[in-house]
Amino acid sequence: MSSEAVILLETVNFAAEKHRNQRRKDAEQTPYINHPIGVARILSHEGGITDIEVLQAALLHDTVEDTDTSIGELQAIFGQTVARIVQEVTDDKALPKHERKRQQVEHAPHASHQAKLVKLADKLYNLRDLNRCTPTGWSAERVQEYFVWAAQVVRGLRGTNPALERHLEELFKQRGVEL
Ligand SMILES: [Mn+2]
Repeated sequence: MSSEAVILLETVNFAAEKHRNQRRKDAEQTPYINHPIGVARILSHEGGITDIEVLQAALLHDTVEDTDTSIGELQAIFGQTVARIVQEVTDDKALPKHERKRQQVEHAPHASHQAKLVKLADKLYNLRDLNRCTPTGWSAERVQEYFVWAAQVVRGLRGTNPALERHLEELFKQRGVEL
């Protein structure tokens, strides 16, 4: 049986390999892997989360949606629970974008506690990133619309982690968005 440190290194390495050629949408084209690492770190550092399967799922949360990774592959390497959490936070790419966004709002309250944690940290990371700099090609209106939509998702995730929810509440308040 591997130690948790070894398991986390295996997981972050897998994610780094999968996201190897991807960049974030900011002007500096930050390596994509900064995002899943940052999401896992929000959970551990700010959310006080030590559940290794949640931290692993955070590291892997965009691999199925944004790379060639399958849920079966995650299940074989990282086990049923980690694969299930990633599945829960993966949008159905066969659907048009507005429908995927609508489904996130609809599905949020029904997600497992572990998946809700990953979703909260993912939103917190992305909203902080939008405050840090506007993605290439985004207007101020598009940024504001993202906050309004994110608040609808977060509304369905409440009662999951007080610290993360407090930080999110503050970001919405700064934008005049009702949670
Ligand atoms: Mn993400």
